[in-house]
Amino acid sequence: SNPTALVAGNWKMNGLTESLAELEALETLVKEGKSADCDVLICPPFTLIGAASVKADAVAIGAQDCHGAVSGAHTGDISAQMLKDAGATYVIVGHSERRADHFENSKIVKVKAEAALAVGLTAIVCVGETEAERDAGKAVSRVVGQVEASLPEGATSAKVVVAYEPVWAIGTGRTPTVQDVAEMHTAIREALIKRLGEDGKAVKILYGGSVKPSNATELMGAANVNGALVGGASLKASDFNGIIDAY
Ligand code: G2H
Repeated sequence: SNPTALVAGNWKMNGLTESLAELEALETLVKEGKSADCDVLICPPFTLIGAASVKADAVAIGAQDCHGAVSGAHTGDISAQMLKDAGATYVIVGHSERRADHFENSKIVKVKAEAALAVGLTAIVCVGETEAERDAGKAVSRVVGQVEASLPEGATSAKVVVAYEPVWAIGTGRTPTVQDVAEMHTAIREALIKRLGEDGKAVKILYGGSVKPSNATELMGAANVNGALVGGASLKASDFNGIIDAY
C-alpha cells in the first residue's frame, strides 16, 4: 500500500509574526477539509517555530535547515535539538537553495540528516538536478547519486522523507512533465529499495518545484509521488489548501 501522503509548505525566508494568521486559517481549513487524506506540515522560518508550534495541532511544524553538530561554537547556526525543543517535528535538509547559497554538498546534508534523526526529528532530504544536468541527459543519475550520498545512516521510512525538486523548476512556474516526474520518482524508489530493502517502498517521496492548486492533482497523481514540497504557494492558506485538496 502507498505511504500516507505529506503536503509540506516551505515558507523559506518569508513570514513575520502576522503570518501566524495564515497558519491559523490553514488549521481551520485542514480541520474542515473532507478530502485532507494526507499529513500537512508547515516549515516557517526559525523565528516562528516556537509560536507556530503552540498554535498548530492539525498541522505539523518543521524547520528548513539544521546544523550537523549537537551544540557548540557555531555562530548563527541552529541545532536539531533546539528545533525539537521549540516544537518542530520535521526538518528540511539539503534544499537546493542551501546547497547553492551555503555550498552544502551531499556529505554535509547527510550529517545534518543524521543530526535530525539523532534527536527524533524526521528529515526531509532534498535532491534535484540543474537544467544543464537535465539537458545533458544526466538528471536521473545525478539525482540517484544525491539520494545515495545524502541518505543518513539509520534511515527508515518513519524517519526520512525524500523530496525531489528539479532546480530549474523552483520558483520559476515551470514543471517537468508528469512522465518525467514519474520516471524520476520511480528511479528514487528503486534506489531506496536497494538501500533499505522492503522498507524503501514506504518512504515518502515528495515532488517540489512550482506546485500550485492548478497542477497539484496531475503531479500528485504520478507514479511514486507521495506528496508535495511547496514554496510560493504555501504562503497563503487558501492556495496551500487548494494543493491539499488534491488528496
Ligand atoms: C521548491 C519549492 C519549495 P516553489 O523550492 O521547496 O518552491 O514551490 O516556490 O517552487
